[in-house]
Amino acid sequence: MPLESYQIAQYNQQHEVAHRRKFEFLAEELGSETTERILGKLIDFQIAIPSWALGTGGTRFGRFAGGGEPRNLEEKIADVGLLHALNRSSGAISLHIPWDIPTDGEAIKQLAASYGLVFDAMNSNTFQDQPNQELSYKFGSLQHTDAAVRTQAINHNIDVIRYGEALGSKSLTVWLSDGSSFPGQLNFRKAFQRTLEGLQEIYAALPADWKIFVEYKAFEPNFYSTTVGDWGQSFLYASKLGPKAYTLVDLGHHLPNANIEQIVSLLLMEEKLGGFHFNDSKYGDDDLTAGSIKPYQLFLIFNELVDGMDTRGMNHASDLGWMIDASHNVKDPLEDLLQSVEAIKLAYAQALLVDRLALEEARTNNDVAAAQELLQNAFRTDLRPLLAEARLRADAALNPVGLYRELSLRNKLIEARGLKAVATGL
Ligand SMILES: [Mn+2]
Repeated sequence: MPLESYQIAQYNQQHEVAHRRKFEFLAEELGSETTERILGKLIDFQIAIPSWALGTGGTRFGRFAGGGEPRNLEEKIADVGLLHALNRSSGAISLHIPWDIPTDGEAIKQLAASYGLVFDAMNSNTFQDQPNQELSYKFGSLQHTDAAVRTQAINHNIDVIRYGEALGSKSLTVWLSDGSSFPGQLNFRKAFQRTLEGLQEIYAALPADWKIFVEYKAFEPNFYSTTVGDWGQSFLYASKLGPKAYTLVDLGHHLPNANIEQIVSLLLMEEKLGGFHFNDSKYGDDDLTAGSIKPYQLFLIFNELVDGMDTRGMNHASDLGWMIDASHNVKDPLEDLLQSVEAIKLAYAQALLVDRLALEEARTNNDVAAAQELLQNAFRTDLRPLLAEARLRADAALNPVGLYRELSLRNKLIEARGLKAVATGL
């Protein structure tokens, strides 16, 4: 680890006076009860980092690697460990199979634990053909007309569950690229039925305390239809599968301007929201840094999450799967991930600040302006000193990106791994 705890303490000491001034001003505004309530929740709230997001992302046109990328699973775990040391908010890693197969599950689990990390949802891949793969997924996987292809995809998902069991993971995320690119290509009902049957076999292989997340996506790589295309279709699969099956919401997987906060609210109400993939987008599945384009939407989503989870008495930190699913075409991946975690926690903190009793009263009285005031007051309160205070109390850096830069940590990674190190993944 290129970062020692004394370096964090030293950095925080240098910046503590300035921080304290801002924090105390805010704490006085909010009152100590609200301040402490939000701080406690912020310290508990962890967001999983996907193993495929630690290298520089690319597009189908090209990839511009920045150097020092993790070359194997051990180095990916070290990178997430570094993020977690900087912010104490990234205490989990989400693995993708086959990009990151743990050959020795117990050793990998111990390595992760040495950084304070646990394993979040496992991710299967039937959207690519791997070298030496017997049958092709060109025309889909679980929806395929050929039963042998479907069996291959089912067995792959079961393998992923077994890898996850060895690591202590408790969930499987299935994202299918299945669909069709041209009208007439696919019988929608038969494709749905075949996919459901495949998911049922995977579901039957889940350990008792596991969940399966069915992720949906409106389009891409198929451009005419997608077999799990929206939250309604995912909900249909999850409902038919049973109580261990949930819908997973990836913020970038909707048609433009979809009301994601309403989707979240209803899924929570039906006890079918399982997890989240955070990112942001301007046009489609852009996989940009969370909160970089539409921070107000992110806040509105968290407003529904907090409200829905509190209504059902859920634990914010542990009852849903919180993951980032983003790519970073022109940024240092680690800086980008630190920014995403910060944006997610800021939206969460703002949602915790909303006066829910007053909001319900405004709604009951059809006082539309008051309802808007309540939401926007929370959104426009600068809670960054609260996030910094939560980090300080958790022995993380007051400013994670600031410390990362001050210590030239990317250069240290390049020195250790080389300029041409390339991570597996997107
Ligand atoms: Mn996703």
